[in-house]
Amino acid sequence: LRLETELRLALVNQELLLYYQPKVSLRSGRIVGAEALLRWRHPVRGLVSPGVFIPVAEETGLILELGSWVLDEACRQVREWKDANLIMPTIAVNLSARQFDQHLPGRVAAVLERHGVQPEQIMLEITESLLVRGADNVIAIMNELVAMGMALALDDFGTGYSSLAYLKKFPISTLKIDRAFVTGLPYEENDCAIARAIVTMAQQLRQEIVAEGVETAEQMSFLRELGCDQLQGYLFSQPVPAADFERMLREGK
Ligand code: G
Ligand code: G
Ligand code: NA
Repeated sequence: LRLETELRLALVNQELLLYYQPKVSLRSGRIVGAEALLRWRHPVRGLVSPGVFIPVAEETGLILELGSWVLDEACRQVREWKDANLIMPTIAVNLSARQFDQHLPGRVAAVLERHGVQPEQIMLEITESLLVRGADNVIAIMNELVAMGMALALDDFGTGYSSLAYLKKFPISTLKIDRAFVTGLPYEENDCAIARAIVTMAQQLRQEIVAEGVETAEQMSFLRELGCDQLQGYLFSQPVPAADFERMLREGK
């Protein structure tokens, strides 16, 4: 079967699931958020990475159905955890640029309401390509989401073309420094300069800053000295199944 067909079946056959990767405060060392990451438990191929199937989903438009499933599942899970009296940090969901149309705020509001989840509980991660595409209504749609009480994060920051002047047009509360620039810290001079510039800029825009792909204690120290707010990466935890993330929350890490 073609991957596209298999992916359609995956939705029907409930082969999709979410993993959660904690975001940790550099100040307190505590979990202050998590990113929901899609996984596909294929009956034959095993666990398939989104790096393989998200591009196919984007090309075929199937990303709209996948994206809806992800938001719904994240909200369902948050509600379940809240009902179990866990203190929930904000859960971030990735949005594809294709999901970003005038109907998005209404759709998101409906999902939140169906699950009885507050908008503040969910963060939306978007990529720079969406800003660069720069349709006027992108800002309007973002403003609508923010007015609802949702926070927006800009993912993979530094890989695109955003400048300070450009960024401030968008109601984004969090910047995520791309893993590509974190890898070389603190030894690669260029990566250090880029990370420093991004943190300085984010501070001027009063945005929270999250470093992605943090794997070493040296990277963490460097980022802490720069004034970065949060880290996400293997140093603290890989993306883990819901039950494992729940255990981390219970242990109050
Ligand atoms: O988890 P992993 O590193 O394998 O993810 C690979 C890529 O897939 C990442 O760039 C991530 O942003 C993307 N991805 C993971 N889950 C989702 C999702 O739910 N929606 C979208 N649009 N992309 C996702
Ligand atoms: O593009 P996005 O930020 O959504 O991608 C997240 C991806 O990065 C996930 O697929 C996740 O598995 C991966 N990832 C998360 N932390 C680390 C890390 O510390 N090192 C590496 N190499 N990959 C990571
Ligand atoms: Na992301």
